[in-house]
Amino acid sequence: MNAIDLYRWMLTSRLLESALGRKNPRWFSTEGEEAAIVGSFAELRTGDIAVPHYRGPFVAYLMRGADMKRLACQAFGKADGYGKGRSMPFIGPAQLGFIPWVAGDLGTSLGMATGAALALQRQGQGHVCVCSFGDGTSNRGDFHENVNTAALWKLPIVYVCQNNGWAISQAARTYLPAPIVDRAQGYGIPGVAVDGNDVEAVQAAVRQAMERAREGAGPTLIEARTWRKHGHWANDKTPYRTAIDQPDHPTDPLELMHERLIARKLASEADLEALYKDIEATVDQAVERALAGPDAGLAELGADEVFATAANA
Ligand SMILES: Cc1ncc(C[n+]2csc(CCOP(=O)(O)OP(=O)(O)O)c2C)c(N)n1
Repeated sequence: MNAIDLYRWMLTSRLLESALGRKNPRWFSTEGEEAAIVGSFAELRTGDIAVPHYRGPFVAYLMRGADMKRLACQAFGKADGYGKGRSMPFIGPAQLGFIPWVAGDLGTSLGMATGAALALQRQGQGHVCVCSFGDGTSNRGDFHENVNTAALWKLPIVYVCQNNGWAISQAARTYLPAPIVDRAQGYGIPGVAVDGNDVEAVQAAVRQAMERAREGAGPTLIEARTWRKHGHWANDKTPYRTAIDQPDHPTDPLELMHERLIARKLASEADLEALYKDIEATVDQAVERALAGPDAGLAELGADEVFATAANA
């Protein structure tokens, strides 16, 4: 994916996530983490499988052709969402090659991703699985079980830790005794720490790891160090945040890429302004249409499959 497209997707993510957060106080905003996410899923080919972290899957879905209005519906529990209002709002289009995180248990997605990588290995078509997860999630036992197995069997998988420094209100320094990337050594696989605010750096690291996996050399662990701009969810005012845990001026991934595009003469300020307006209009329209749509009702939610009624008792 070229530099302009990387920027376009990061901007799409920023504008969509902020619009969803304004309308849904429980939305888990991805703002600040766009480079880590877009860079992780920029090199997927048809047939590859992606298992994105729950914070930020929408842009990954969009990059593979998902419909923005249906995603927005998903965020508001509307009947037209991909999951028809069921489950967590992160569900996405499985037919586009995703395994979404649906159960609410963090860490389980690592198991699904590793199982998918085993299937891809058996199919022998050179496809790869890319799985991202948070720094808090990396402390689940699932991490060890899956990375250990993938390393042993040389499964075609890339594990990307989207390290934003927080697990809800707990700062990573209080639960990580050592850098996550250092764990790779214990499994005998490459570990790569990368600036998670630099989309091109993330893309390059993931591309190399995907090539390695396609060649049958097994998994790589990448730690993309980024930052969470807002609280855990949209109405979290972060009273727990202190100066120690939040650098004064973290690098904004969009500003960084904006400057690069201008410096390399790949776009002018006017081009980027036009791009902003275009994406903003698309997002506004998708969100408005989603909000105007019907809420998920008992039929979509499958209440008759969960509760006894006179009809099914
Ligand atoms: C097994 C499990 N434990 C706890 C939770 C509650 N929980 C939801 S989000 C979250 C924070 C996860 O932190 P991290 O993996 O770093 O992701 P981030 O939210 O920072 O993107 C927690 C603890 C959960 N959903 N599943």
